[in-house]
Amino acid sequence: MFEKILIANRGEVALRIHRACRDMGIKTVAVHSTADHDAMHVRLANESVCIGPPAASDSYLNTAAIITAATITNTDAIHPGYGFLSENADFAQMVEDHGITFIGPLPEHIRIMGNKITAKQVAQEAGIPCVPGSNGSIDSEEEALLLAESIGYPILIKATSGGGGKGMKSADNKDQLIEAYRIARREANVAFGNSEVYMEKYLQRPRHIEIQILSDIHGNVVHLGERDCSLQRNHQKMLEETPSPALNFEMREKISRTACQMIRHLGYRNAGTIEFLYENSEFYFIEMNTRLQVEHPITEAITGIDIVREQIRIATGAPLGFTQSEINFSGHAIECRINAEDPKTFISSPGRISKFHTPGGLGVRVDSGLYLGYTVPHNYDSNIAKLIVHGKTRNECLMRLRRALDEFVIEGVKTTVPLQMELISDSDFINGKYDIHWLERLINDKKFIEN
Ligand code: MV4
Repeated sequence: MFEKILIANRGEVALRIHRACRDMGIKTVAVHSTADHDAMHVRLANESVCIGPPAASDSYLNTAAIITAATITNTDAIHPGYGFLSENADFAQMVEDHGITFIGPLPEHIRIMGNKITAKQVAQEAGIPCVPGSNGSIDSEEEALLLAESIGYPILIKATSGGGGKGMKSADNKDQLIEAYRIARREANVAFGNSEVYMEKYLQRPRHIEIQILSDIHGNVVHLGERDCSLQRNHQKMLEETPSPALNFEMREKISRTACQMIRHLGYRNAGTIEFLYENSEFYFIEMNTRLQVEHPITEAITGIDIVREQIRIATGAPLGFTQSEINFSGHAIECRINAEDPKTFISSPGRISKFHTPGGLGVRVDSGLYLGYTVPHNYDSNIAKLIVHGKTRNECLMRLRRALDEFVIEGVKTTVPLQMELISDSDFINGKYDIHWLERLINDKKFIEN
């Protein structure tokens, strides 16, 4: 087992990883920017190293500084968390080249999945259903127009290096397609330095369903069920739940088995998430995330499995401690992402926390680096807390979520709590009837009343 792990991240995920390490008797090293001197992850860690100025590009993305910090602290392994360097194949390779274990997949697998065309090719080879579209890149307007005729409109142009919706444009007809092709290429070039795009049939009202998998170096693969992540705004997830209100037992089994099949085909190891769009009782692979995800705690809530602990065990070469049939799925879980933002304008709201009280009780978990007197810096993303509730049924979970959001006190910064309250009180949400555009419609329809 590792003696010491460096956590190459900040905020609540740095705490999350620290907690798994301490539960396993492993020492931790925090790294931090000068803006994060007083951060909770720095206070809790056994050791800490300042790796640079506030800008993420000079600190949390500074590979040389992070590897140096790992070397001088005699670290055995690095956990990248999510965001920052978590899906950077070159970083994973560099870590391994320095004789340090990267807690995650092989660099090669990060690279394959980072390229959405090669990711789709792997899925197709493994017999996974994909959205109808181009085989590979689209390299001219003529090619785009020709292929669109055979796929049928509406069409979606996507960036090969994409994710997060950048470089993605839909089109209802030929004229729009030419425009979409140009804009998508330009956006992709600006965002990723790669203008390559591909094409898919545009699904208009899908849900976003993802399967959590764990796999070890011995070829054991298990799934931990799905998460419904359809409630998002501007590609930022707001609330996730498991199980999905849209899936029955048979469909859940079918999608989960499919995800495991893809993992086996790849020889992938560690934690991963396979993303699908789900519409009219059909599911289609779109992408794979080769990292721990923000919403992983809802899966932990219904399975009782500590996903970060398993990631660490897998990275040591240990076999998974359980088989698929030993995993019990129990009850319902929901996560609310609480951001330091104005709940109406979504403008970020950094500042000093002047009042702070977290909800508690049975089935309530709060993952947050906040404390009274802490100043939320303006330099990083605005997520400041995650509230995860678990109940025997979806209804019990919803009642508990309402209760917990009511108990939450965060003052000094504006938060998205009022929006979360509003959305969980909407009858469509209560009935589980929503798709990936539902939240944006709710906000735009001004159904959302001022707090
Ligand atoms: C799609 C789609 C509709 N049809 N692909 C958005 C970012 C990237 N992860 C994939 N995305 C989408 N791909 C086809 N063929 C709609 C989206 C999409 C979306 C997907 C998941 C969660 C939220 C979303 C919000 C807008 C669009």
